[in-house]
Amino acid sequence: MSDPTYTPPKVWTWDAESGGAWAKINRPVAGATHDKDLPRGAHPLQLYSLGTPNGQKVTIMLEELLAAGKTGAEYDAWLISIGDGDQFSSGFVSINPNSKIPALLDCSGPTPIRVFESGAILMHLAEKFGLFLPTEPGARAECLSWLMWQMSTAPVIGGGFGHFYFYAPEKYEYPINRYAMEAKRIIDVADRRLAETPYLAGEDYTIADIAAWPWLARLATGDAYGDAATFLDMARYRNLARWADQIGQRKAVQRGVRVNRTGEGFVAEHHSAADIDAVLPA
Ligand SMILES: N[C@@H](CCC(=O)N[C@@H](CS)C(=O)NCC(=O)O)C(=O)O
Repeated sequence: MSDPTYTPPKVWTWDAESGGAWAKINRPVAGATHDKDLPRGAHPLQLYSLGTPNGQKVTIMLEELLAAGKTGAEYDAWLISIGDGDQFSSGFVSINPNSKIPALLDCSGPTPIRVFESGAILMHLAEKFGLFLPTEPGARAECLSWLMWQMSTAPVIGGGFGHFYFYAPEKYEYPINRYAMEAKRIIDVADRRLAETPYLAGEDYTIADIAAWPWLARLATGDAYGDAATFLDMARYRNLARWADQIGQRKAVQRGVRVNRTGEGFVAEHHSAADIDAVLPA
């Protein structure tokens, strides 16, 4: 591990200790590790998640829908502790074979519909309730383009930059250089776009912003990966900071970020608006 160079063997084999902070949960195979059903609440939408940026996308969207008066968006949100391997239970794998939060079960029709991948969940909810995804073809294409852009950038920022800069047990210059460069390029894409338009897809707040905000705002505010904001010189991205601040002031966003997290000011599970009301600052 301390040798900075490495010659790959002919056939890769799994070293269970090589994953740093995630060594306990990462495995090179898919599928369930244990039998356990998921809990089911009374609301039409059942969310199985954790309040990471990918999880927050969905709880922000649900809170936005409720704020817009869509009572059909009432939801139960259950905590999936990925550090404890809950994503590998038979129940979770049956709704997301990829074993990653967030996963949604839409029980509002005669047959429950499973939806996994945060982008697919945002699209499902936007189409179901007719909000935050424009219907005019040009505007819709722009929104989906920025949504898919976000989905493709998260692994670079999190799995690439965040992993090697912050989580990796030893710091190596090559991967940190590579992913810092890519992360800054991605951030600059957003900053330049937000110099042209108030929101990523144009004049209106859409699921593209809801997907991107939890990732980019925490970088902009210095709330991610130790001192990454200084390392990436986030202060120079003024348009991104304006957008991050503006969206961060939305009530639904302030509610959504509190769900499926433990500790003061957060709710591990959500079953009614009162759960969040009880932890909001007075
Ligand atoms: N592309 C997926 C990524 C989801 C994802 O990476 N989830 C992480 C938490 S943010 C997870 O569940 N990790 C558990 C694991 O890797 O075992 C999405 O956007 O839904």
